[in-house]
Amino acid sequence: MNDLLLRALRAEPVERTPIWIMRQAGRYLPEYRAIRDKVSFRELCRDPGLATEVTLQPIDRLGVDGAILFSDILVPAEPMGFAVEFNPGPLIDNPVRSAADVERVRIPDPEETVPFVYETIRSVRAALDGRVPLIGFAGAPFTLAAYLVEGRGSKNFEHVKGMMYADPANLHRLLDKVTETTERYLAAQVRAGAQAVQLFDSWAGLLSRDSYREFALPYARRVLEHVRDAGAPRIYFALNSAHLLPAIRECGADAVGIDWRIGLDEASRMLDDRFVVQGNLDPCVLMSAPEAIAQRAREVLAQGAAAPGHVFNLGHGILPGTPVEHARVLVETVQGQQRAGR
Ligand code: 1CP
Repeated sequence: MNDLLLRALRAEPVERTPIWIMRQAGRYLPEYRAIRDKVSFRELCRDPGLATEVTLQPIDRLGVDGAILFSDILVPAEPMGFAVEFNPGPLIDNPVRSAADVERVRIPDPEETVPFVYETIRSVRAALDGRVPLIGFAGAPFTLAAYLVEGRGSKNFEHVKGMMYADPANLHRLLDKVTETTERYLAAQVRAGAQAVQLFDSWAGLLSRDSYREFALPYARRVLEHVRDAGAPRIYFALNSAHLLPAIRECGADAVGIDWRIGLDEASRMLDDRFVVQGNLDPCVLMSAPEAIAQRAREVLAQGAAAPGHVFNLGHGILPGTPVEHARVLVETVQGQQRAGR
């Protein structure tokens, strides 16, 4: 079994740096598009057979060192009482805007309401048969709450940030419900067989340091602590978060995802060199020539050597227009290098 990813996440010695790619099952793969021509994204997430197939596509095609559950951070929103569609990003037609809206938000039992997530995990584990570990995931509470309030992706997220300033107590009540749901949702993923978990805080970077400490960090920390004793290493990834790294030292995760805006060596120093780091090649590098991709990948590996452990990844999701051959060059380059280490 290839358990490099789990060993790196636990800061144990590894012969080489493991690699997986955020959004590795997605539209840049022709075999993914072929399935999406037949079913909607929502149906794909809810069909354990098809979700297993697309989860395995990047393992077969790229040879990455980890699989990530095919799902979306908005999946638990439906049983909380939201009507969610994807086009291609999430659209919620009954977003939270008032105290009464927060009142009606439910805290569901995930194994009863989204059983397909757990069936997919069991089915992927069986299909992988130990080839590589399986990563489960959830949205961090602030990021999921941002969608529930906004109703869609947004540049400024003005509704949720507006609520933060106009009625902070109401936002805290919503965050509390989202946190309890996410704790249950993620703990059940580990019980079903997820061997590591990642909490995606994609919109936390929109917050100032003070707001982050009040509205994002404590809730993410609650979720991460809730699953600590389950034994699966926990990765926390906040996009656009260089200004938040001193606060992120308190997140309670085993590993911290870093985007491309800051070097891994500098990020690790800001984390007191206490965390395994994950990242951080700019996804746009994959639009350049193979030699340039290999060169940049080696630079990231060199910077990652400063940290107690390094899991190679992009700094955010792989772009739909990425040539598959370029993703393969990246994986081969990373897998061909020995880990330098401290
Ligand atoms: O048309 C399609 O096929 C749908 C596109 C798509 C895909 C492939 C969406 C809609 N979600 C996904 C899968 C997905 N989403 C995964 C799969 C596992 C993997 O291979 O990595 C994961 C981990 C997510 C997580 C997710 N969804 C995040 C966090 C990561 C990030 O990108 O910051 C966020 C913010 C979402 C919301 C979302 N869902 C889909 C889109 C296009 C978006 C983001 C854009 C928006 O806000 O409008």
